[in-house]
Amino acid sequence: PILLNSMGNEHDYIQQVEYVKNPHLDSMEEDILYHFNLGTKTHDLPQMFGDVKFVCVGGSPNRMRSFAQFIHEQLELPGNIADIRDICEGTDRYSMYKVGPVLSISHGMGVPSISIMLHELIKLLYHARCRDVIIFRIGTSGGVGLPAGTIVITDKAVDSFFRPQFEQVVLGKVIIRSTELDEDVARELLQYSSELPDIPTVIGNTMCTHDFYEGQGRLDGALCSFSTEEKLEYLRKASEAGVSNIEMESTVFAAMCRVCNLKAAVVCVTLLNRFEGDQISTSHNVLLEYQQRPQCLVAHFIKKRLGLI
Ligand code: R2B
Ligand code: URA
Repeated sequence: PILLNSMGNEHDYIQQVEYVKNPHLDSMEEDILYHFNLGTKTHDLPQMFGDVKFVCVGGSPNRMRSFAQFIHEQLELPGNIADIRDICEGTDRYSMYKVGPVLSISHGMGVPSISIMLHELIKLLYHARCRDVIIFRIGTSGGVGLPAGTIVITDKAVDSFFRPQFEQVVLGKVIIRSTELDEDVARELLQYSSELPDIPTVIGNTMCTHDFYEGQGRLDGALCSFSTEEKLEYLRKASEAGVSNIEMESTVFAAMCRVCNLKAAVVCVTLLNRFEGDQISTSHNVLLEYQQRPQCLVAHFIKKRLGLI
C-alpha cells in the first residue's frame, strides 16, 4: 500500500508502513535504546530482531519470562527453555526474551513506565526493519461486574472519565490521541477463546487509571477521600459506559500503537469483581492460574496465525 511517510508529508510517499512517527530519527547517527541497553551501533538489530512478528508485553519481568518459556513449548521450538536469556540483562528496567518470531517484554506498572518501554520498542522494530507485527498487552485487571478469572479483550481503552482518548502534555500543551485498538484482532481473539475450555472471555471497554488505590475507587489505600456509596456509584457509571475492567496501561498502549501503525490488542484477566471488594485476597496459586489465561489465549492466536493448529 502507498502510505504517507513518517513526517506525514503528502508529497513524499513511501511504499511501506513505518512504525515510527518522528522526522528527527533519520538524521541521528546512532540511536541508543537506553532502557533496553541496546543501540544501533552496538547491536545488529535487523539480525537480532528482523523476524519478529508478535510482541507480547506485560507488567512483570517474571511473568514475561514464563510467557516466553510457555511460547517456546507451545511452538515446539528446539533448544532448552531453561537457557532462555534476558536480552536486556544489562539493565534492570525491563526484561526481554525472544522465542522464534515472538518477543516477550515487561513494561512495569503504569502509563509512564509502559510509555518509555513502547518508545524504545517501536524504534527497535523500526531499526530492525520488522514488518506486519501484532502487539498484545497481556495483563491483570479489576473486573467491573465480572467474576474473577474472566478474560477481557479490550474494545476501547478509556480514561477515568470514560473517554476513548489519551492525554499527554507535550511542551506545556495537552495533546489528545485516540485509543482505538485493532477490531479484527479483537474479534479473532474472541473467536479463538471459544476453542479454549473453561476460560470465560468477554469483549468490553477497559478503563486505564493513573493509580491502583484512590484512582480506581478503592477504599483500602493509605488515604481515601470518598464513601463506599460514592465508590459504588462511580463503578456503576463505569459499567454503564461499557467498562468491563480497570487497569493502568491500556490508553497509552492503544494510543501509541495506533499512531505508529502497530496492530494492537489488550487481553487482561480480572483478579476480582470490584463491586464485591478491593483487596486481592485470592490465593497465590489461583492468581497464578488466572494470569496464565491471557497467555493461553494469545499463544492460541499465535499458533493459529502461524498455521500450527
Ligand atoms: C494491572 O496490575 C498492575 C497493578 O497491580 C498494573 O500494572 C495493571 O495495569
Ligand atoms: N490491576 C489493577 O490495575 N487493578 C486491579 O484491581 C487488579 C489488577
